[in-house]
Formats: sequence, C-alpha cells, structure tokens
Amino acid sequence: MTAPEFQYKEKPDVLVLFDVDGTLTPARLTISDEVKETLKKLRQKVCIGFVGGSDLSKQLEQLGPTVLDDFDYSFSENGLTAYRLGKEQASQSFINWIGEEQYNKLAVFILKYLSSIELPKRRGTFLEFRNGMINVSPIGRNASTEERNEYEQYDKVHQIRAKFVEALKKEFPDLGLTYSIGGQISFDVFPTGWDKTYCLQHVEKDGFKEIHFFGDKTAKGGNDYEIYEDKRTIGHAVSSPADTVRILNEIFNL
Ligand code: M1P
Repeated sequence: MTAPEFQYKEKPDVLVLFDVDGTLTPARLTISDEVKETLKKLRQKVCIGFVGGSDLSKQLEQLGPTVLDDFDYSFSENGLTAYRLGKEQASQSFINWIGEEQYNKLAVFILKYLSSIELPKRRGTFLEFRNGMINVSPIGRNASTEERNEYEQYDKVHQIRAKFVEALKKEFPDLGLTYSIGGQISFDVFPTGWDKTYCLQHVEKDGFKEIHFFGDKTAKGGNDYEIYEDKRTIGHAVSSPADTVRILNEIFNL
C-alpha cells in the first residue's frame, strides 16, 4: 500500500530518483528552466527525489532554495541527510562511525599527501568535512568553473585522484572505507555501504513497486554505480540533463 500523501499522483507506487551533477544540472551549476518544468510535470504522475553526494547547501544552490518542497524526497550526502516531503528524517554521521582517533590519522595522511603532489594550481578547501563523508580535492573546492575544467583534464592525464585513492587504500586497508571519484575535482570517502544505495532505506516503508534511478556516473568506480546496478532500482544512464529530459519524456509521456 503506497503512502496516502502520494495518492493524488497518477502512479503513486512509482518513484524516480535522480543524481544531481551531470543528470539534473551541469556539474556544480544550476538547474535549467527546462529541467524544472519537466520535473514539475513528472511529479504530478509519480514520486520524485534527488540523491546527491554533496551536502544540502550545495543542492540548495544548484536546485534552488525551494528544493525541499520541489521533490518528494531530498537526499544529500547519499541519503545521510534525508528529507521526505520537506520533513527531516533520522540521520547518521561519519565522525561517530570512524571515531576521532582514526579520523585524525586519516586526515593527517591526506594533508601530507596533498602537500607532496605536483600540481599546476592550488586553491582552497582541500579537505571538506561533511556529515556523512569527507571530500578530498587536490586543487581545492574553491576552484572556479574554469579551473575545475582545467583540473579535470589534468587529472585525466596524470591520474592524480586515482593514485591518491590507491595510496589511501594501501595505508588504511582495514578501515572499511569506500573512495568514490564522482565529480570533476575531488573524491568522496565514506564507510563501505554508505554509497547512494544508502538512501533506499528511507523509501522502503512507502512500498514503491518501481524505483527508477537516473545518473551519469554509472560505470564501475563512478558514484552512481551501486544504485544504478542495485536490484531494487531500474537504472538509466544519461549523458547530460538534456538526455535526462529526453528519456523522461519517452518513458513517462510528459
Ligand atoms: O555529485 C558528484 C560530486 O560532486 C562534487 O564533486 P566535484 O566537486 O569533484 O565535481 C562533490 O560534491 C562530490 O562530493 C560529489 O560526489
């Protein structure tokens, strides 16, 4: 039985979840009017939600200040921060899980490693501490859009992030951490299992018959991979927000 709050929809037992960067918006940029309009129409038919790796403040910037009202479910940090119909759900924290002592060791290793690599540019905020994960960026999260694009190209050639992740795995083989290169300039570090599938526990009690997931980083190693492959979802791999709109129009006849 689906939740009474969703009965006004044409198909209240269908949920469509979206990754944010590269799926609903260009990387780190804002949602277009076309995508907004498409989601509005879609929400009349089915339940909709987003699941992003970033924290809520970034999603407010990217998806708009009314984001918690525009989606039935809002999942930040892979669902570690969760809202259902604008109401916050119980959440966990990375620091409680790992403990101060281990985290200190991890942070010291990361900061030392960051200072030892050759890079053409460095900006600010290299280690971002979030509720459900940490985010590590060799160039720094303060990089401009142009600097991001430059870094992304540089990383493709020099494999800075991939090598960094290998070094972390070697140094901390038993910590039970997953490293995910999901965006352009950084990678996320979180307890194994706290990938985007984490958010699915928040929708379980609503008894959906179909859960669709749209993402652009669906290949192995990408941060959409686990939820895209999960048995509980029907995965759709997209190449851009325009591609998302195209597929939604096709499947849901908008
Ligand atoms: O949503 C994908 C990723 O987006 C950002 O990555 P980057 O800044 O490297 O482009 C980050 O917020 C990251 O946590 C997130 O997984």
